[in-house]
Amino acid sequence: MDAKVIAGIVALVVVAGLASYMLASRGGGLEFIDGYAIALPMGGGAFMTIHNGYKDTVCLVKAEIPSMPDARVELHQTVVDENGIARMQPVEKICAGPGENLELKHGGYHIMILDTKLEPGSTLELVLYFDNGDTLTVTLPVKAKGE
Ligand SMILES: [Cu+2]
Repeated sequence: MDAKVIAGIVALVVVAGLASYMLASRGGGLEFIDGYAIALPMGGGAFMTIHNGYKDTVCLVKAEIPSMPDARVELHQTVVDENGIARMQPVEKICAGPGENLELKHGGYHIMILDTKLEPGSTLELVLYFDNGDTLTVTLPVKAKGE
C-alpha cells in the first residue's frame, strides 16, 4: 500500500470514530429540554422537562438556588386524595427511566421554592443533583402566576 492509501484509511477510521463518538454522546446523559418558574407569595414553583439519555433510571434528589442560599428548595408531588382535594407532599426523589423524560409539571411533580421571593421577568438559576452523581445547572424564566 502506498502512503496515500494508508493516509486515506487512517482519515476514514478517524472520521468514523468521531461520528460514532458524537452519536454516543448525543444519546447519553441528561439533557434539559425546557422549563420555567412561577412566582408565588411564599416563593414559587419550578417546572421542566429533562431527558434521560442514560441506559439506567436516573433520579433527581436535590435542587439548590446558588443565588438564594437561604431559600428552602424541596421536591414535591401533587396528589389528589379520595375527596378530590389536591395536596402537595415532599418526595425524596423524582425518577425517569432509561430514555424517558423527567417531567415536572402542574398537578404532578415539581420543585417547590420557599422562604424567598422570585421576580417575574427575571431568570432563576437552579442546580439539580441526581442520584448517579450528575449535576445540571438550568436557567429558567420566572413568570407571574397565571401568565
Ligand atoms: Cu409544592
